[in-house]
Amino acid sequence: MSKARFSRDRRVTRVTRSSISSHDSGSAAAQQGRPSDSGLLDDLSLMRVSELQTLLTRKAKPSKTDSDVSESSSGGTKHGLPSPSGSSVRAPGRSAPRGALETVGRLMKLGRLRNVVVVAGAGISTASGIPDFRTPGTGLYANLEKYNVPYPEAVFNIDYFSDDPRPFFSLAKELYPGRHRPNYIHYFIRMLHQKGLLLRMYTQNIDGLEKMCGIPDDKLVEAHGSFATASCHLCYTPFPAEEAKTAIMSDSVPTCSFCSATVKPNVVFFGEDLPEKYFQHAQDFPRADLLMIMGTSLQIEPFASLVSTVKSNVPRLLLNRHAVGPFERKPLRRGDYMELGDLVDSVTRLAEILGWHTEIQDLMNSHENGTLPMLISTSPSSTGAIVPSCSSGEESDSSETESKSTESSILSNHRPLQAL
Ligand code: CNA
Repeated sequence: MSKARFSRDRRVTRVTRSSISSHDSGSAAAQQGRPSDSGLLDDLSLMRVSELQTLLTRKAKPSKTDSDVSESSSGGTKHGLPSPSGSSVRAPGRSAPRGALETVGRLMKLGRLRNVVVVAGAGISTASGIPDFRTPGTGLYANLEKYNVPYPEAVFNIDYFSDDPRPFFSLAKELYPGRHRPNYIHYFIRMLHQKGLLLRMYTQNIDGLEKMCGIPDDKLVEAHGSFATASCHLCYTPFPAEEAKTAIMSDSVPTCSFCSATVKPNVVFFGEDLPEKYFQHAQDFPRADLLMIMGTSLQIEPFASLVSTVKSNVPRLLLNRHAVGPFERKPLRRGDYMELGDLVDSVTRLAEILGWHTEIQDLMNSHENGTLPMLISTSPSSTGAIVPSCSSGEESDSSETESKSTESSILSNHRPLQAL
């Protein structure tokens, strides 16, 4: 199997370029000669003030923390209407303040954001019934007794697996594709593709729900691998994925026909190589004009650092229960937007702003009822697209030099696995 060298590490320190870019981004946009939009300028100029306002409000109400937001909004229904408990960066002193979703939705409707890169994590699949890693109480790390591991990350530690594959295989039985269905969030991302706006989706998830909802292979980078293929964990000799699944499901250990070592699905473990496709990021991120970050704690490198490789004037929208990565910084970088709360609520609201909600529900229903083909064409339909003439982001661009430097900056972030 073709792989590129990397390591999947727990993040210890976080270095972002936000502090450098926050003062430059507005002027950078102007220098690019983009059409002016006074509403947008309003939003951008108020961003830091509004973040301050958020900060002051929190200080005034010390009991209202991000985790409170999380708790109060986590009861949103799968297809529910926006929860009033979500929190977003808002402009103060306006009769109808525009929040993060409204601002980004508006820019999308204006046709400004045509090459969307989505960065996703386990939080997009919790509505499908798959626990994430780190949510207190429900996350896998809080419920590891049954896997009998000495520390949570051991489940995905290749040396530990070498000694004892059973904890991972127990977990794999729960995560194997087939037991869960994609949810509204997955279909929203598919709709981004259908509208011709999805440049690429980078997912850390291994549940296969992106493919299952019809996001085509060439639009998807499964950065931490998947269960779709399997190989020997020692000599990498490929092994039939279905046979591996059958063995794991029946509590047997699949072994390599070449060296007799244990076979594992090609899910990337700590200390293992990321798939070569991951390095597509060096071309994609410099070309993005919107980065959507959804349902990740941005704790795993090198993936986490990807969010800092878009150009400094590119809007980044975080949809999560709480601020993570560069969004923990106060004030936020100009052009950073976050909507805190339940993801299905936030994505539903964004879809409503875009006028896509019914279409997504119809798509979801027809797909789940089997009346739509599983995989859709890589060419987005122009029907109903916000920007019928927009590109799917496949054209060449002139950012090759920048791409190379971006890649080297990501590579330089690789660190060996750190103990907890
Ligand atoms: P994580 O560290 O567990 O973070 C998940 C983030 O999503 C947290 O910040 C949560 O607060 C947030 N979140 C969870 N549910 C919601 C919700 N309903 N609404 C809003 N926010 C929510 O997981 P990461 O993805 O950051 O870590 C990367 C790991 C997790 C990857 O290596 C995956 O392989 C691994 N993982 C994947 C799956 C899966 O494939 N579904 C499940 C569990 C773990």
